[in-house]
Amino acid sequence: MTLVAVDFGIDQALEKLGIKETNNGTSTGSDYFSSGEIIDSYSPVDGALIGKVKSTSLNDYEKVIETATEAFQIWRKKPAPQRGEIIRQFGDKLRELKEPLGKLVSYEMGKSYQEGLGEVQEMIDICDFAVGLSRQLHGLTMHSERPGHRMYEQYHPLGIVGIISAFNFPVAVWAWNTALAWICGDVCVWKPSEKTPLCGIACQNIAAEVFKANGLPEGISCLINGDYKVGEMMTNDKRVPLVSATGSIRMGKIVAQAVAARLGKSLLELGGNNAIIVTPDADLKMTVIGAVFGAVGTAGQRCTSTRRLIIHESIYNKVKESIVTAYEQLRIGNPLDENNHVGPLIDKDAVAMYKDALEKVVDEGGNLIVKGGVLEGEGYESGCYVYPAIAEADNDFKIVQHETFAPILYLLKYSGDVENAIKIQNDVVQGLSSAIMTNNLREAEIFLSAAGSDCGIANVNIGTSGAEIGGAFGGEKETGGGRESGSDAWKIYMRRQTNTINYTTELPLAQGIKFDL
Ligand code: UN1
Repeated sequence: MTLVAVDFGIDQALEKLGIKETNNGTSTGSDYFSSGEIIDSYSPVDGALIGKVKSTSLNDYEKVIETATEAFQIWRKKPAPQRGEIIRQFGDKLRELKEPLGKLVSYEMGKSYQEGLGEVQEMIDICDFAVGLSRQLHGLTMHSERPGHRMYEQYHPLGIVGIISAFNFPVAVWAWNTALAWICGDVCVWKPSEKTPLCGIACQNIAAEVFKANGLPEGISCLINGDYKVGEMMTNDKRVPLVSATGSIRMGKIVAQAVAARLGKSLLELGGNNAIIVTPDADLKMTVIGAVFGAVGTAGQRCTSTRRLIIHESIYNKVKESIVTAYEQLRIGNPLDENNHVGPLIDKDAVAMYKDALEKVVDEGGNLIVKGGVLEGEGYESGCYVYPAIAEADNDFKIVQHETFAPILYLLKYSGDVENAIKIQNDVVQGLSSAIMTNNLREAEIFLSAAGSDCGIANVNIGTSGAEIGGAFGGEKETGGGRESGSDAWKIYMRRQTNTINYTTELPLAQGIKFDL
């Protein structure tokens, strides 16, 4: 097992999470099997090889689907509150393992340890939410137009839910989906990102232990590993009625088309191009904290990261100076060292995309006021550490319209009323998250009105990232339209059935149709 140069307790964390040097990447429960190619997991923190995972072959996949199908027959019959009890135990296990799992997230993905812990906290929160939900899952009752008839609706589980998740939230996004799907009576097959496979193994170990301890069959929680080819096995598979996919717009379009071609359901959570509008009535201190955390948190690799600041011209220079000053305080380095604010990007490909975006913004006429660059030397050997950058730009630059998964913040200027800022904010293809910084009620309400932000998330006086699990999470336009997590997002994991019951001795037809025999 790899030893990290400075001991941040990674080896102990891996041990607690049951991760071995070489991991079979396919599992229908607590045992793993696999015959596929090897995926190496390198840490962007120090470039070390953390472990190897075998990817899932077509034969392995078949076995997974068969086992999941069998498990569904049992799991769906368990009363939902009893399923809730299992998820409660799963949440408790996550509480116990919060530190090692948070550490692995930080080490394999590169986000700060604080954010790694935050991610595990999101998992715990969704478990609590799901436990409460297990005593609800309610439908409506309606009044029938026919005498002696009763109408109501109920929700039943779908079957196998396929989950494809991204590297940037390697554990929480799975939990949002799987905790709700399990409560709903579904079984899950998860393909984590091939960039963070060990996080997947760790989560599967935790879940499998809980199911096993409760004498439940294998297959309620399944893990498959590999690249898009393994994802395609699910998107093309009729036995998987719902595919929930998080990732790029490009990936989402492919998934959506494949699933739609077989009339399956998809839940898409794709790219964002999130902006904060800063009006003349904004609180400057709050704006700086919200914007800087939004732009550099997770090294700009959240789908909710702040990419654009739309600042009123009257306060533009003041806001710009404050943000630049704040950037000067940022410490970039090993994310396990809690003194650092910003960790590495996920890999060197991401660094290349970051560099490319900086070149493009200059080519298009932008002005790099915090110029960025790649860090070199001791502590930065992985080659994945970059300086957060800021560019003054125009909203219609091609590069500004594009989501670059890196800490690059574009400053845009608006004049006149808040409506002008909203127009700029909405003028992108993505529609995930948005925010306004203002103490002016009129501006805030216009921003939240039907003529305001067109995003799935619209915040006042907080940044674009860091949504709580209690609300439905997702966005409009090319973000894909899906909603995960809180509110009534659970409904997508179930099928709705309308029931009409006749308790008379007659058979009257609806709409008054006469049909006498
Ligand atoms: C993501 O980046 O895919 O709102 C999810 C947030 C987090 C989730 C982000 N709670 O920033």
